[in-house]
Amino acid sequence: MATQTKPIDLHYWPTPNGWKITIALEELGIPYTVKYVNIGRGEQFEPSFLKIAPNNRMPAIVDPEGPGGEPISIFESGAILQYLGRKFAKFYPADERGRVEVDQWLFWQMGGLGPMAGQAHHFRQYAPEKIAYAIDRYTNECNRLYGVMNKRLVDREFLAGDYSIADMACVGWVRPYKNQGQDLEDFPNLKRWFETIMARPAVERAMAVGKEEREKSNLANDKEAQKILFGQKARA
Ligand SMILES: N[C@@H](CCC(=O)N[C@@H](CS)C(=O)NCC(=O)O)C(=O)O
Repeated sequence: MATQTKPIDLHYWPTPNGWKITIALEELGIPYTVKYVNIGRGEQFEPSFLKIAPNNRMPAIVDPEGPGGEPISIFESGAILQYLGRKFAKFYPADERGRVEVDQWLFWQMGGLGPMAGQAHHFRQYAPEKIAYAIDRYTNECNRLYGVMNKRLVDREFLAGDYSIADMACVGWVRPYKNQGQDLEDFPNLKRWFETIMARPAVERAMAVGKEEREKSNLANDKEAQKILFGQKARA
């Protein structure tokens, strides 16, 4: 396993996508420095952040000890998880079959669970009008995706072999299940998986990072943050 001498910079805000990376770093036990990107105040548009993360979304990392001993910056949480898994040879199997297994569930989260749950949060919690079609569409889609995970977990402890970056990617998106209109009692295997992972000390530490920052503003009532987050268009 590679060692880490200098801390990794983590550009972060405490959300399900941010937690993926605090979970991985806490589980790996490697040093990191949190650089808060207050997305409700528009800090994701700072030119210095956009150089690292051109999509104006956190999380992003800068590893001062990247390949060849040179710094490397990475945006997109799935790419960060894969990088950390490869570099530290943990939570991401080296054999091709094991790796493909993890990749499938990681990409399933990146392209499915995350975006659909994000839209469910938006239309259920934040949209100024309650649009029944949109609420039903994303609540049902979350329900379907929870069903997929529940079925997958019927005969296994984790989503893809041993505890892996795929589980780390998904757990933070299941945490706000109530905001997605879901009831974990309907998904007993998923509930068992969720409780097992949430009980891990590293996950507990990871989800506590920036908790006070998050509590300072409630997005559901923060009109300024909503304006910044929900009205974005291409910028010159
Ligand atoms: N696909 C991206 C999504 C990241 C993302 O959506 N981050 C949100 C917070 S959860 C963000 O930074 N939002 C800022 C904005 O919307 O301007 C990833 O997984 O890294």
